[in-house]
Amino acid sequence: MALERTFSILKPDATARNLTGAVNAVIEAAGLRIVAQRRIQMTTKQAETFYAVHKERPFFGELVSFMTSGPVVVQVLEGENAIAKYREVMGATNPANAADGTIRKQFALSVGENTVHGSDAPETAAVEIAQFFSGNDIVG
Ligand code: DAT
Ligand code: MG
Repeated sequence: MALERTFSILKPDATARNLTGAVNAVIEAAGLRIVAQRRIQMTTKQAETFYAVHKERPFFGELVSFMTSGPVVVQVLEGENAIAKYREVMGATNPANAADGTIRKQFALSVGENTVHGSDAPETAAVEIAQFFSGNDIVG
């Protein structure tokens, strides 16, 4: 399989606890390369756009307010089968269901404050990367 890129966010619970390096260490140990990375404060509008697919869900308001509650680190990760591989390294959405060794098992606080985001398919990865990075920002 060819090299693939996925979009990642280290969420506010990660930056608040100074876990940027610890999470990046897990990402790199899994063979994923961080080819773009920026620390930002997400606006409400950016978070609403990013999570628009969930806008009818009961947790949408909570999700947007959490994602804007502090700094996040947005990233592009590159590797063989990067999208599925990162989902595996992240672990299940609810850390109670996450496998041992996954980022969410090690670090997530709850289903909402679950430390990382990763794209779920090639189409969403492309849209999500384009929301935060332009071609020149990504150095593979
Ligand atoms: P994932 O982040 O694993 O792709 P998702 O796309 O289903 O999960 O949901 C996006 C985010 O929304 C998730 O990371 C945390 C939040 N979320 C999902 N289900 C939730 C719930 N039942 N209660 C609170 N927040 C939830
Ligand atoms: Mg998702």
